[in-house]
Amino acid sequence: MARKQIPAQEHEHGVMVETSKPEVTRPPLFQVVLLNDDFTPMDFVVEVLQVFFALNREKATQVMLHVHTRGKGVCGVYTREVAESKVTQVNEFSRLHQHPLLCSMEKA
Ligand code: TYC
Repeated sequence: MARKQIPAQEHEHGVMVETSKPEVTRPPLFQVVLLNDDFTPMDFVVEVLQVFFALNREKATQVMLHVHTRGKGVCGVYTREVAESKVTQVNEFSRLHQHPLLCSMEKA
């Protein structure tokens, strides 16, 4: 990671030292998005939102209904690796249960 150079300073020993201020940046964030379809049961979607996104039943039901009526909705916002892992886990879980439910990610 780049460090911003600030002017060299001469300390008591007569030695030139350079100090630099650490630059800390936030990692890019990604929204994990659930897509609507006509076949996945509502109860299954609510379960997915509770299990993989730690939503309580009420919040999971709200998100499911948002996706059902608007076509897609955000389940959570994570760093790239966590978002990729959620997408893979949800899509594998849905396929295992033979539902067409699809999850994807978008830059936040
Ligand atoms: N539209 C589905 C139904 O009527 C329910 C559903 C909601 C499916 C959200 C997917 O991401 C989804 N059974």
